[in-house]
Amino acid sequence: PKTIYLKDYTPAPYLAKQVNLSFNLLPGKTIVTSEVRYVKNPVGVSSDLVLDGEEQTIVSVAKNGVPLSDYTVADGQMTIASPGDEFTLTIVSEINPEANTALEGLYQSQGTYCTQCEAEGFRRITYYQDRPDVLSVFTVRIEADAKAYPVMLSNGNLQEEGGLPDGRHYRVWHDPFPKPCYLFALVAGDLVRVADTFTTMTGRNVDLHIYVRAGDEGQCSHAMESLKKSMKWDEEVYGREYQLDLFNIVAVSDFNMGAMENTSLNVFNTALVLAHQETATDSDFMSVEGVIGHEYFHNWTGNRVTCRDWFQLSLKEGFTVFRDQEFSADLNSRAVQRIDDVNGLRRLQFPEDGSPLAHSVQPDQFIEISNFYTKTIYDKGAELIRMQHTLLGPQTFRKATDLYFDRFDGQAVTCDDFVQCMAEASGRDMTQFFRWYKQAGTPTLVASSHYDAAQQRYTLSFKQSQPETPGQTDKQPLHIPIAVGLLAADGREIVPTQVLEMTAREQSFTFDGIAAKPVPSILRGFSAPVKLETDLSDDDLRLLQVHDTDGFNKWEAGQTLALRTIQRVMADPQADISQFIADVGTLIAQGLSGQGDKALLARALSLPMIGVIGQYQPVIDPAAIDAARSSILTQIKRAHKDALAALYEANANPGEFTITPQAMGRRTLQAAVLEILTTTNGTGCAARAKAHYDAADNMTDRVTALSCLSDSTQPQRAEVFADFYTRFEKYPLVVDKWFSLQAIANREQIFDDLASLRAHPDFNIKNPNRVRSLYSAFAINNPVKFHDPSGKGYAFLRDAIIELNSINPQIAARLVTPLREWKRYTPALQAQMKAALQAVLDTPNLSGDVFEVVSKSLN
Ligand code: DPP
Ligand code: ZN
Repeated sequence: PKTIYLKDYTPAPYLAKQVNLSFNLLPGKTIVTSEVRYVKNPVGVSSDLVLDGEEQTIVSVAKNGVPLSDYTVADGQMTIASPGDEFTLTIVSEINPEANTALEGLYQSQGTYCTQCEAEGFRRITYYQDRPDVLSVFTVRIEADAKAYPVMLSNGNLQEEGGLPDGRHYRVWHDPFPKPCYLFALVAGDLVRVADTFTTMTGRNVDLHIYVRAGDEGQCSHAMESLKKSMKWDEEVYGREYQLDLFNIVAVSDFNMGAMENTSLNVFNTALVLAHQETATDSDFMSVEGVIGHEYFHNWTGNRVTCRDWFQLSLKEGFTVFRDQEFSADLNSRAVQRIDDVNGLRRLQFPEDGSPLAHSVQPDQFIEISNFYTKTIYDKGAELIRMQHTLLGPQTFRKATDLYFDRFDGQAVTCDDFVQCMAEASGRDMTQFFRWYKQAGTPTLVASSHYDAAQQRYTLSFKQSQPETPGQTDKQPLHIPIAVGLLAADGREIVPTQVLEMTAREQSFTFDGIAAKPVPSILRGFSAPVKLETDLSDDDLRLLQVHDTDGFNKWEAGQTLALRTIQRVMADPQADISQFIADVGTLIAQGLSGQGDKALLARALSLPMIGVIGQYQPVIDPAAIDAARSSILTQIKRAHKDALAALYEANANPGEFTITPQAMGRRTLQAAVLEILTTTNGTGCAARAKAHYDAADNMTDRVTALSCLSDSTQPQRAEVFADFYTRFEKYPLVVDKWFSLQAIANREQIFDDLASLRAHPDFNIKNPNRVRSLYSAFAINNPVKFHDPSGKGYAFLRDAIIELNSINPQIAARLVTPLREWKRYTPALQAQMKAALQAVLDTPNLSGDVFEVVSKSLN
């Protein structure tokens, strides 16, 4: 496998003025004719035309209509030496979508033809310069059997359609806006359509169509509403209007990612379109809304303005994640959204940033770009945009994005271009800020304080550092926005939020006219993606937990207290934690009084997850963390059983299902309380959980009950899981949940359970959702059993990676994720994790995808 470097970028030798594609879809064989008008790129550095192509048979090549044999094909590239300044190249090739299990390029999902071209799938369809800086106008003709494939879609507008002999038919689609080939899409199948319309800010009517399999049309309304909200939000917040008259979404069951933003023809994983109270949880509803928004927002951040090369992936992904996070925050609860986003960052991105696969948001090199669709590119990338928003303020940030869209519409650009717009619109020097894009690793920020009573002066001092990461040993100081407020000893806010800008390794900020020693609320809203260490006392944190005006930091104070408590119990299982237990009682009492936001209270009542706690340990021992965490939960339950039961009852299902933030807040609070009440897994716990299941009229409550029963050894466990399966076996997305909820069980028989699930007739290694529902659920959400000292957990994952390597390399590589952080674990676990990685590396015919992540992990 070959490494590709950012520093080697050169412009494409040829521009594609126009692309005409013709697909003849026949059983077992699709004939693709590509006719491209090429012109020499005035700024190109080579005169050879080099086209990427894989997994296809070339039938013929012609230049300006004349057969051409003067080309070479090697290592996935066709080279035509000096073909001239302008010419038309016609390539006919044959592909086999039915046999495509990698799910890149053109493939079939349950009989529907569909495509996935990002990042480099287009080369599996035809020979082309498969790079994002080659933009062209596409016209696409599709021909297929009319009965089996009544729906045939591509990007843009329908130009022509008609019948053909032998029961076949055709459609021609034309997209007038130049685009890179990774945004090309084609769908052909027997699908039903749900339709609506949207009127844009300039009064244009846009038809909105969602295509799903027959029977699923009743589960589309939430996605449709979310789409309309997204279109409106982008107009209101960013001034961005949709340009075409049609916007299509197609849902397919077999999809490597969540969804894909192909121009005007988004292709979605069914998991992120279909949502109904009977089959989808609140968190599914939220994901559908967020991802529908995400893909729609790509229309401007990604499609109209795209990436020059794949090192710039975060240009579109970081920005678009920031946009979808803000969209969800505006529609729901801002504090809850922030808490959940930060929790995700800590649980999944921080470990990546501390692993041998740590990479910068604008990486310098890769082997397989598909391995770089990471939490760092997406979620840390979003934090970088958020910090720029914080530094500039909302108005100036909007000025900067207006400038960005005006200047670069229709172009393929870099992260540097984006930050340059921030600099120009604000008059700020963003040079130092750009280090965030280039330096990997989670920075640590250490804060200390000093109060000078005589001067009435309060000083906050900070030290920043960033760990060494592969290939990067000399980290320079970052430009860090630190949002801070000060509270008085009685809880009053005496200094409202202000943003301190730290640029040196060590820096102090003073506040004058402070009459008494205050309590600082530091890093409000998590204003920078760092690990914060403070000298706050437990009492300071307790004050913030009650009085902070910043919803995020209020929660954060409680989490920090919980982390300290867990550490105390890990060091000494008999440690006195009565103060912490009493504080939880205060929270419960607050809930019983009906005060406060229920969703926030639910999060306040939840101890940090094992994965988050691990980030604060020098050596991770999941079993030891779990033991401490469980002991604390048990103490909470014992101390507050009656109050918890009352809080549970006070938040019982009123029998009227809605997905308002209030209704979701009530359900999530009830779930958090039930988790504590059932933590000891005894007979009473199982009875409670079963009662919750029996009273459920929606999927959220059912899943809550199942997850509370998952670890149980009581008979109700089997009863409820069996009932759940029987009720929902016809719903693949619910069967996925059934697999996951068993895979996350922390109980003795887990390895037998996993073997049975693997052998279950509903398990299908070729379906990514099902693979994730078993293997990712186990390896990521069952840390104790995944890291079982026997090594059985690692072996279970290892075998799946090896099996999937030849079936679907992208999914196989993705499964390596939980193993790559092996160096952070206890020596005994490390050795076993390393052995599992080595066994994968020793597998013959390893794909480039798996090779890259495994070999880098072992470095
Ligand atoms: N489909 C992926 C996303 O939207 C890649 N673009 O993030
Ligand atoms: Zn995206």
